[in-house]
Amino acid sequence: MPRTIEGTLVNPHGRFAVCVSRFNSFITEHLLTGAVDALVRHGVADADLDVFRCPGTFELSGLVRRVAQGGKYVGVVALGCVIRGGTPHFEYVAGEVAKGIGQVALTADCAVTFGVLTTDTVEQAVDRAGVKAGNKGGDAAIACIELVNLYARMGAK
Ligand code: INI
Repeated sequence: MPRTIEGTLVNPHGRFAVCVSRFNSFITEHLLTGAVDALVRHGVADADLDVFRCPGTFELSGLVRRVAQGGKYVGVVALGCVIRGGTPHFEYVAGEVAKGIGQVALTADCAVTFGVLTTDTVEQAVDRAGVKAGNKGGDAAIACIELVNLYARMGAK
């Protein structure tokens, strides 16, 4: 059997941040609820959890970069919701946030995960914010816990 190095989903050590955008708040507030619930139920104390808010998903990468680089957190969860409209705006916002958070995840010394919905319709967003397709905020939070525990196990920065 090969040796497998992976992270557990329980009792991560250190502080977590959730960064959430206000635009489409009727969805993002449910992503936030899912993320906080998942973190707390997996052993993160309320006192070890901070929530940061920004105006829209376009602003999320800048916020996540500052939070991640501040050195206070072992994990940062990014939450937003971009819903396609009748103009190319969607492409710009969705493209920038994926690139931006991806860059932060590559360069930060902490775990960074991506709970940003990019959907064609409001219904698809609702489904991913706690209705038919689970809660992608909770999924991103659980991925963050696993990565935090993996990095701790690896002794990795
Ligand atoms: N921001 C979102 O978070 N989701 C969207 O669907 C969206 N659309 O489609 O316009 C959106 N726009 C605002 C954008 O994120 C910025 O806040 C704004 O452009 C100011 O910089």
